[in-house]
Amino acid sequence: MQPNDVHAAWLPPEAFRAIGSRRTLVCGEGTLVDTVRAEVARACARYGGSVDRPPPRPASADRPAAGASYDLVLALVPAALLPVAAAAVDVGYRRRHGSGALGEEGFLLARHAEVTVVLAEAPAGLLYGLFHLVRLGESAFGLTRPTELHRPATRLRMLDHWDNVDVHPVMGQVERGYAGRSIFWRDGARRADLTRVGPYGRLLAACGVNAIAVNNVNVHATEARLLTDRLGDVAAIADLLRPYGVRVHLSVSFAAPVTLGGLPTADPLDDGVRAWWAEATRQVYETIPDFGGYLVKADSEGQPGPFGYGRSHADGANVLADALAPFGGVVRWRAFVYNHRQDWRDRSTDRARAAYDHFTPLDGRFRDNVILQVKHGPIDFQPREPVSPVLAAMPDTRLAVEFQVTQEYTGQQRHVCYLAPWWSEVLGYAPWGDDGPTVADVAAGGGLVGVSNVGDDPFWTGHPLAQANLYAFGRLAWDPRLDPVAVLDEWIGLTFAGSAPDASGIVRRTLHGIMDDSWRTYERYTAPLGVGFMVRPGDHYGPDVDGYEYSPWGTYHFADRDGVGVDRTRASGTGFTGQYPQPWRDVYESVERCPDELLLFFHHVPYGHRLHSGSTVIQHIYDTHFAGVEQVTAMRRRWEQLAGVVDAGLHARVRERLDEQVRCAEEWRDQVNAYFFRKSGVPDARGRRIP
Ligand code: GCW
Repeated sequence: MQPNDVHAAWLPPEAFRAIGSRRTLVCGEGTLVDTVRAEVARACARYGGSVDRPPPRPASADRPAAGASYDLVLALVPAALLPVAAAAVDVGYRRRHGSGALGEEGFLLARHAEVTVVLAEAPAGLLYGLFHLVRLGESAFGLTRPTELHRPATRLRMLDHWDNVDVHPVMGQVERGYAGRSIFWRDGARRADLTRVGPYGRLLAACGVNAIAVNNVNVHATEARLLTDRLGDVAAIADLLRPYGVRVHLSVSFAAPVTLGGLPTADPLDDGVRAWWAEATRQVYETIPDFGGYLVKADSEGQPGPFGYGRSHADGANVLADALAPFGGVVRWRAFVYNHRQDWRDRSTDRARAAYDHFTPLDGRFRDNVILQVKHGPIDFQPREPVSPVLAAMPDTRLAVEFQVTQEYTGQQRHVCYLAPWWSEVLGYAPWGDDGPTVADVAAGGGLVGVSNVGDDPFWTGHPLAQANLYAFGRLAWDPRLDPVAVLDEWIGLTFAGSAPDASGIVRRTLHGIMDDSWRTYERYTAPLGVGFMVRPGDHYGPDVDGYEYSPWGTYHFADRDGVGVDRTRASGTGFTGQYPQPWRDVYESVERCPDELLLFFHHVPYGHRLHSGSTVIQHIYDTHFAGVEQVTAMRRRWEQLAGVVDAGLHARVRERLDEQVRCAEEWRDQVNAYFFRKSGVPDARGRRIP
């Protein structure tokens, strides 16, 4: 199933013990049902259970439908023939919900007459039901269980791979990848060895992800050809993912009609261009009938787009949408459009404003199968940003929220940084106030998208603990209301299911101690109070307080001898606060009401400004930077308790990364503290050493 030298992540064989030791009946047909059957059979081969199909003909007296003899029934309904317990659950379900309530991916889990029953109305639901049982382990077979109906919060739960086919001279094989090379591409071609792809799809299905984009949103010359003469490579990947219900999407270049089609223009209103997209797309579906759709980064950081032809982004997106519509495909169009050649002297341009300014005038002008994909914050995946105001400003457009699972700005998989608490905060944010819808509600219509953190590293994600981010992304996409600490607990239970039973307490305690608060710890020792971008230019790793201060990228903190922060108020700044609805437009506008953690995102304040916490800004900077390093040191100490308890290779890998995290956190502490001490001249109230 999985190459031996590759870590099993959250699906080690031991996670299937409860299922594998039981008698199971799987009812239904189709590729995904076959996958369910194969999973159960593999578990049974290890743990001594059995798996059956229903008898070929209706039950007769001598061959009853055998209700009592199974511990577990996984069934696609309606079914002609169900064991007694499953039939009873089915009747109960229908009485309560009618049919169709489970949808394409949902499932029902019940316990009846000592049989655990999973029902689904479509094969994918059965697969998700199976992996839910894996998560539950023995408790799926406990004496009583409440009946549970599970359906994903949104249809599109996907990962975008920023994988290049050619090794990019600056960005490498995987742009912002920290886990080795691509599992799909190598040195300009599809990898000859795609053995990681199937197991990857399996891991994705087990956390609820149902689609991936196989190439970088920055589409270079070779990658562009995946749409045409290299389509076979995409089809090969799709074939390996199909058994796990994972559909494939492709990043395409807006200039493709010119660069691939030889047309004189890529103007979206040109008939020849429309015909070209229609025909290219027809061929895609001929080759990959369940193809998901296109992803486009247009007019952004040098990528071509409709602006080049004097057209709007609605015109641009709609031409692709029209080509995809007959086949049920979607185009995901990124809202990450801003001026990356800004003059740092120009204080009126504000990158945070850009997506809203570009896209909100187009609300209602996109086709139904266009999804506008919005980064969760207005700038760029910093460890702390407010929620993008675009998410509250386009009621007539399908919106997807984009998270960065790959840790570009959060420690690059050298630092432990469990991101789910952050995502959960974003998803639970209520742009119109507490009684209104949340970001998760807004995203339900478009989807949740994460930039993948996976590569060909034996641990998949470089840092073994970064697997938790991938897992949690999928789980939150399925159900954004899940508690991120509970999700982490699930992940720990599954991933370390193979460690000695008496070790499970210490493994859980230690990992929660290290990971629960690790995002806030990361925030403490890096850029303070939401100001962001004090990273080294280019690779974005480690501190460089002024690295972007005089650059064209629009990411400034404006620190001087008196104070720090960006004035984004309507009263005296860039007016960005005005992009939010009430109550937030006034909360953010007010230096008194603005939440501490976002203060410098919205306001330029003197170093002596007092936070809600009671501390001054300058003292907060010192305190959090000292505290952050202490917490990382404590993480490293804690991890030593698991030596000899968890797998030795995994232990060594995490230890090596924690050493680097301590080193890097100290560097952050010292550079940031020294910088602000030198600027402000204010000493640390606690007299600690600042270099
Ligand atoms: O965060 C920035 C990254 C770029 C990336 C871009 C984007 C793929 O530094 O590497 O390009 O965002 O999201 O398009």
